[in-house]
Amino acid sequence: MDTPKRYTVTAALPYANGPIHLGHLAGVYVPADVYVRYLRQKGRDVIFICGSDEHGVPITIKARREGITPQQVVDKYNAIIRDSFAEFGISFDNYSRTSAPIHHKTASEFFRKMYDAGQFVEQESEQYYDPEAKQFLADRYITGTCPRCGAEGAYGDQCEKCGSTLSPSELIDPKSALSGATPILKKTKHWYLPLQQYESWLRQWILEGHKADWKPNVYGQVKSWLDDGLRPRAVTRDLDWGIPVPVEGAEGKVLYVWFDAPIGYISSTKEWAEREGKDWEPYWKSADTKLVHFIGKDNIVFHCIIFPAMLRAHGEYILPDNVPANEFLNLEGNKLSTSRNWAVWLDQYLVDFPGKQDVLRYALIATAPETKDNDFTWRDFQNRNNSELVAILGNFVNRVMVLTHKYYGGVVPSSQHLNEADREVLDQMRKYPSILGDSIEKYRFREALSEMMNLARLGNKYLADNEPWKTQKTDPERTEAVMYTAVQIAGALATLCEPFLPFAAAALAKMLDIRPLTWDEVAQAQSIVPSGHRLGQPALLFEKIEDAPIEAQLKRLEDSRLANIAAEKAAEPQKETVSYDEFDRMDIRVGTIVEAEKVPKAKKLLKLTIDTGIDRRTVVSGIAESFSAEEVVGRQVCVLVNLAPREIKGILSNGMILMTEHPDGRLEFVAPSRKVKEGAQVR
Ligand code: B3M
Ligand code: ZN
Repeated sequence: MDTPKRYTVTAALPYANGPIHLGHLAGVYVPADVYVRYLRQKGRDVIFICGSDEHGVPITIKARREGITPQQVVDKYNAIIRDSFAEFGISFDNYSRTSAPIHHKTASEFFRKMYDAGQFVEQESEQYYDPEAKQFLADRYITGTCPRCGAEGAYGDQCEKCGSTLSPSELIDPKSALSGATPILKKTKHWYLPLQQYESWLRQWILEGHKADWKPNVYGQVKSWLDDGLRPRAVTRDLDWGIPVPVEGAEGKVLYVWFDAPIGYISSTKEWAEREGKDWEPYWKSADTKLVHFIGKDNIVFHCIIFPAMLRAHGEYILPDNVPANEFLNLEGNKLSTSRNWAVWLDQYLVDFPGKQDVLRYALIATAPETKDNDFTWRDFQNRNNSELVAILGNFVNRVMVLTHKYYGGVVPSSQHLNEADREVLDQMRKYPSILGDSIEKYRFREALSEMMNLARLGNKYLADNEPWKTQKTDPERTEAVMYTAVQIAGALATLCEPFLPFAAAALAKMLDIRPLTWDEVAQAQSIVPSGHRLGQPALLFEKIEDAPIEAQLKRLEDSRLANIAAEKAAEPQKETVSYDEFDRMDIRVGTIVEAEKVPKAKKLLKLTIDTGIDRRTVVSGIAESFSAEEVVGRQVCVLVNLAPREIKGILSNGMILMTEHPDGRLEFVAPSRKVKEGAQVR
């Protein structure tokens, strides 16, 4: 498409069953926001559409777990998610909800039109039914043993242990998650979208039409789906949460969440149009509209195969021009996980780093998983802030502000004495809007971001080469020319950093006291901040992030890691019953370690001398990986003193000290909670 008349840009509708974290922001919402902010800067007609996905089994599961209704779940998380987006400057034109009446109506009518045109296949099948809860079971509501890896607690659609995709009938010993009952198979009727009928059309449209412009990761996934062959896909479910199937004889059935959710983009557009007094239809029905879906890679099949098939079947709608899906972002080397609390929650981030939304946006764009999975680390975050935002962009702006105030009382000096080299720099500056624009229009946001920083680098280098602080005494005209030029670059940055760093852009415009120019004006204007204009007051755009807050984040993740290990390590089952007499045969005393030394050539062993109250004796103990010899001297411990002596590494060990273990394997002494006299008995 050459020059679209308008753009409809959508971002995946997040499930309203939990807050959003940095993975969501990095993969979908920040790139989409950069794209849209750029288009607005270019003066294009664009709408940016999103909303909460409030149907589907994940919501009902969350409700059941928290003992509240699905409606309460979505009300809660819709509000939290909406706030997070607003806080991070994700500039949706509309954020709707799939529980909104306008969406129910739109999705119902969409289904009904396809139904009336005979585009579904009705089919009966046997599905698992919970005889106690008296309802059909969604795949997620059936658990059992994984047929692939033998893990217990696998779900009807997936084993989280080995990652296999399953169907409920494959589970060994299936149980209903609702009642614990063994489910029975029962007949039920559903409507299917015969995807195989769209196969050759999809091949032509995507494999032939979009080989060049779709990202290789997206194209590759679509191709492998198509090469595998498409099968009919059920678009209805037996569930009591969702949009009722608008057909007679479909009581107790709702539209499959993945049928209704993408239609949510259309409903959200309608909601926007109603509020703004606009016409929604051109944004979805005109061939000169460019439709772009921003999503994560787990949503590719729905946006590239199923939804387009629905749009085509319906007949009135345009198709996406591009689906620039990202890969996944990992955190400190591990997959992000809600259940394992391996995440950076956006609401928490704002508590820990108030006012630093742009820093996270910057770090996420710089490490965006555009072509392959990527890793977010807190050290990288710190470095990007300290050695890029602070040291390059912040530093340049600060020097411009401070020097202009120092030499000219904050008034932009004259451009009369610009020389060839200054003009050259200004010409270079004027190329940046199109350099950045080219990258952004190709969905290469990392590249665009680094070009934006290159402009700040150019500014720094220009100041360093021309040293206005030296010429100020000897050649004030030269200094004027240099400072005028530097101010222009700062002004250009106020526009060009805006898609990435909207908060800093606003702060910079305020500092310069300008209305930022548009993208094209930066490329064309004679002057961005004219001579004679008075700048505002200097302020720091970014501040250094010290080690302590970074270490606090790492500590939090380490705590999650340990808690996960502890949760996974099932408590040892209880041992066989013993009589009191059997227990009483063990003579356990409190003793104090009076000497300790490492046993040569034994990594784990310490040779301890213990005052047991009865005697002083030698005990060899396998604690050297958890404690140094120095630190154990003086500690009270419990000693089994009547254990048969045993030779270890040539030393006779006479007794055993009692230990327990932390989740990570570090050992810990079992000892009286206050000091007692040596020889006291443990019973
Ligand atoms: N809610 C899944 C997800 O958040 C789904 C996206 C819907 S987009 C129409 O990954
Ligand atoms: Zn498995």
